[in-house]
Amino acid sequence: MAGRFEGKQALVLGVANKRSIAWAIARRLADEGAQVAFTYQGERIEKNVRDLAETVSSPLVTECDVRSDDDVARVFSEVAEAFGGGLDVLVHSVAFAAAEDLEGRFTDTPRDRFWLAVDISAYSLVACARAAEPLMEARGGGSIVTMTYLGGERAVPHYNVMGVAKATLDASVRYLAWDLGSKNIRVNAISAGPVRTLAARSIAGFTTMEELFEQRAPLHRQIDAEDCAAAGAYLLSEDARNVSGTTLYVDAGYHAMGM
Ligand code: NAD
Ligand code: 0WE
Repeated sequence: MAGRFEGKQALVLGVANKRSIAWAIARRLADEGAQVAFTYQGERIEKNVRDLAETVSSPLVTECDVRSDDDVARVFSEVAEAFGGGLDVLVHSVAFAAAEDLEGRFTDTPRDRFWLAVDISAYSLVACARAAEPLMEARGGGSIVTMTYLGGERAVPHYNVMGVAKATLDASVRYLAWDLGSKNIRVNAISAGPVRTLAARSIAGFTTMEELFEQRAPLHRQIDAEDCAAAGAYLLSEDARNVSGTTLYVDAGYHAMGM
């Protein structure tokens, strides 16, 4: 494939397995010439991520729990070491809410689990962007992409506290775009329709949601991780050099509908 990312250095957070949206984006970056470093969360998925990373000759695979300031600081110093002090591309594809908060009533979300969802799913982007800033500045600029969902803008039954976290993430994208724009660092989000990943499969009623989606979306079909990869590669590439602070919908047009 033509190398839009030849000579570029990327860090990808959020690969859990081969179905992860982060993996589809990472593979696309690597296919188009990027060197890609990875983080994983927890020993349970370490081998998964190491095996996948090896297939794209990754120079760095390291643990990162985004709740930990120490982990984030260590990861970016390891990235600086591996990449000679520079970074061009950051992919943030991380979200978490307690399973019991993705069913039942949003109204019943307790304080600690509200902040847990916002911490992992939104604040982590701010922490990573801040740590990436000097590395991207050293390269004369960079591009950051995060994954979001329509449930941050509209009430999607059962998405609940994750919707509040995504609203926080979406606003963070705009404020980061403003702060980092003067350093030629762009920050954007991809709003994906439902994709059957690890994070989605355990959701009760996911199949029903997919059926509704297919009926109501203008294109009457599901989207997949490859669609997110294509959008991600665009936003992360020079093709999008004047695109920042925005959301690109990869949802077969679903968001445009009122019924
Ligand atoms: P996934 O389970 O493959 O990815 C979620 C990732 O978050 C995992 O790799 C997990 O390890 C990571 N994570 C969770 N807690 C973490 C922590 N404390 N520290 C570091 N990493 C942590 O599922 P996915 O569907 O690929 O999700 C990726 C992103 O895409 C998420 O932001 C999700 O909200 C978003 N998204 C998903 C869909 C969908 O339908 N699958 C739709 C729109 C947006
Ligand atoms: O962002 C997401 C899901 C993120 C997610 C998934 C889980 C499942 C396992 C966050 N935390 C957890 N915690 C777990 O314990 N999506 C956009 C996919 C999704 O999730 C939904 C959806 C859609 C779409 C939940 C309810 C309704 C719709």
